[in-house]
Amino acid sequence: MKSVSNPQEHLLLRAARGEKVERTPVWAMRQAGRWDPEFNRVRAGLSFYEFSENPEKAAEASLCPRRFGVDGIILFYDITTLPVAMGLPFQLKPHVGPMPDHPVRSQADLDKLTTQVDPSRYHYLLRLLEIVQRELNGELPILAFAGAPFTVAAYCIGTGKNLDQTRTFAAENPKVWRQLLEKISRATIDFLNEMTRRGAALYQLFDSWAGELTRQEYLDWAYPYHAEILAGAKQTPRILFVKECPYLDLMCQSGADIISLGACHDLAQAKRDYPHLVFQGNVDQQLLKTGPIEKIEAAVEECLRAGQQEKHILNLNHGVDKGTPPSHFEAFIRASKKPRS
Ligand code: 1CP
Repeated sequence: MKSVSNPQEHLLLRAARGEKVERTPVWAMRQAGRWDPEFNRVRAGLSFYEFSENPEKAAEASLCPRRFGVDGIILFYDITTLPVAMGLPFQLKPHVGPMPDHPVRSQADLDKLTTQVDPSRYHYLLRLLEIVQRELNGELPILAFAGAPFTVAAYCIGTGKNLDQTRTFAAENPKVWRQLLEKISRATIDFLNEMTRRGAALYQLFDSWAGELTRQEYLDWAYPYHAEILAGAKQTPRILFVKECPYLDLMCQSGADIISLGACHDLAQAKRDYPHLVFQGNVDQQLLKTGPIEKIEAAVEECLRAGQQEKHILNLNHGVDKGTPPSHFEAFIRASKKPRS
């Protein structure tokens, strides 16, 4: 593949800016993940955080999906990487997910977290970005990302995806909960500005579990922080992802340039309702997993038709799932590039 000297001219970036493009770009959340045998080969041997703090290995993992022909490379780290840099070490627990060694439960725990995170505390990510930039040599744009405060705070207090436990904590510790959201928000702005200043061409803010909140909770715990972060880090196009979010209106008011849609959303309708925005999505990752390939091809075709090759980035409704056959991912990318009439 030829390298492009001006990274601003990449297909993904032009589409992200809302320009009419010759082909709809494609990438996938969790495109570097456990479903890919090549990733598993690279990933073997180290614990998750040892692995993601090893820039050479993390770069190899980030670049694994390149061979499938994706139009962007997302850096390999985790939404918990920033709280680790804020002073909260995590372990990845099998079948559970990231768990802090000492969850934030009190004001004293909270006070130990640094809001002004010196970039030297995540030097391995800066090095990762450098290596991936060098390897790509302008061929593809690089995506950075961060978790949004609600989802990250849920991991920091040790409740993760368990919304009822998160609600209980917030009800019993309203001051600590609020300050934790605020601290994460401020640290996230600096982090995203640093990553984009150093060459990440766009970023995605993940509030994976906020779609399960009531509208009022979403207005209290999710929306204000999306708006704050997106306004505070705006050097590049900004993507907002909330898994299967019922509050599309609030996502669209957040200040994001690109809204990632779930399988519950109608792409064509969203484009009509919010013509100024770019949409990302929304092929069902469950279909990508189960197949068959003909159905994946048909779903891609339908999604591309709804996206009309303008203000659209092809992606899934959520990350590529662990049991997805690589041949299905290959078919997803291939179908997106099929010449269209
Ligand atoms: O050992 C492993 O490889 C475990 C799986 C894994 C991976 C591949 C984890 C642990 N993190 C990652 C990398 C990662 N995490 C990336 C970069 C790779 C890519 O996208 O190609 C990204 C973007 C994330 C973001 C992330 N981590 C999110 C938001 C996206 C989403 O899936 O909604 C969330 C919620 C996490 C938490 C997390 N990290 C890891 C796991 C297994 C989980 C989910 C745990 C849970 O379900 O509660």
